Amino acid sequence: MASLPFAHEEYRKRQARLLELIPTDGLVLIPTNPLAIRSNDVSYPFRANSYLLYLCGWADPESVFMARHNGDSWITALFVQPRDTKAEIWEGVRVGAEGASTGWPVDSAYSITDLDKEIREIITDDTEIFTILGLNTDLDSVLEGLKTSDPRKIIDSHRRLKSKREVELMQESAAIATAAHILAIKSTFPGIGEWQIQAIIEGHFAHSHSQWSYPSIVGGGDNATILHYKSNDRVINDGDLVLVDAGCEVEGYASDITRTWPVNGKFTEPQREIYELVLKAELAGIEACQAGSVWHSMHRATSAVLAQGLIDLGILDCSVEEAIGDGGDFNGPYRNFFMHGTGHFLGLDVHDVGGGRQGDEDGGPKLQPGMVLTVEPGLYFGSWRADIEIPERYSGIGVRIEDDVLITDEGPVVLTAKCPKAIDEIEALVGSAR
Ligand SMILES: [Mn+2]
Repeated sequence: MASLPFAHEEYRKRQARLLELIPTDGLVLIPTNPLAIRSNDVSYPFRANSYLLYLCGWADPESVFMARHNGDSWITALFVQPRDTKAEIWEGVRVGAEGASTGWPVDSAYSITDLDKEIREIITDDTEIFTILGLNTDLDSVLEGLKTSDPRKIIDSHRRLKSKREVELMQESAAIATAAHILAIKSTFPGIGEWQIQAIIEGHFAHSHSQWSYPSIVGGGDNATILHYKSNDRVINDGDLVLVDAGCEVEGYASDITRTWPVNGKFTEPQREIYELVLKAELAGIEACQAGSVWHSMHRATSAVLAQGLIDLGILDCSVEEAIGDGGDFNGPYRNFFMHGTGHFLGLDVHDVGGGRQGDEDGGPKLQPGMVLTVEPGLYFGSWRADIEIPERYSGIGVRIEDDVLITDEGPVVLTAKCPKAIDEIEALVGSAR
């Protein structure tokens, strides 16, 4: 049986911080993700729900975390798959309720087949239910007609602050993804297939006892201008750039790196101009990751550099203020070439919880030590764009550079700092393993 990545005390502390904010007549029920069918009787690989991993480390399917108050204190429990020889012959030995109650940071455990019965015994008309609906149809039907609240907002504010051990795991995840990118850059040559670079990256993840945290993006030439490109089925031609956005996970904790390089090892002049500009913006974005600043300050920093650069290169013909947009709304014409946010929180989910997304008020959450986020500006000049005029010189160029950053009192710490991004480093590395 695999051991848990955290001491029981750390899980218990996480549970206590949630339950502090739950009324004592409340009932917490957090189901894991459903199994998804890929084809006939073959499922997609199972990935546990991040809230369940966070609260108790339970990673197997068909499970529910429960917490209820007995008048004196909170009691936590897990509903899990029961021992079942017939199923275990095919799928592997299960922990079962007894194993869960002794090996996991909960007070008791039940078979998932008793979920309905156990919950109905506890619930009264006055019970306040805190649950996540839409993940477990059996649970949803037990709770049908009852009033429920969502506990995620509470947990999210805790999840976005990483403990020392969480940062260690994220550093490990960042190190594996860094090595994978270096291996891919070294192995690149004109005529390589996007899928072959994907295989090098994901092969390294598997070799390191890891796996991807999101489908790898490997886009050559114009494909680099598709933000979530994932077919990865084209050959990359001499003279093209390739953009690789790929990360892995360790004990559920994600890394997320993007690098862009010329497949033949030499940036053309226009490619170099765009790359240098994005790199300058990225460094400004990282510098803006200071404890006490609001989330939006890093978007302001990257946007100012990109807007000025687009003007200097003659791509935009206006003032920086106009490029960024009316009254600084960040929707000006520079958005034609930089269409996404500057970053997101990173943790058990690659786009982690806790805010820092579009629509946040007052500039988004204040950056605090222990937060981990990505900084990832980019510029995209898809030759396929029908809505705007793409300057011929830059047509077919897409560049994004992304690092993972830990906020500390001493300033930003780049967890992916060992992944090269300076032009001379990249040029020296491309194809060097061949
Ligand atoms: Mn990202």
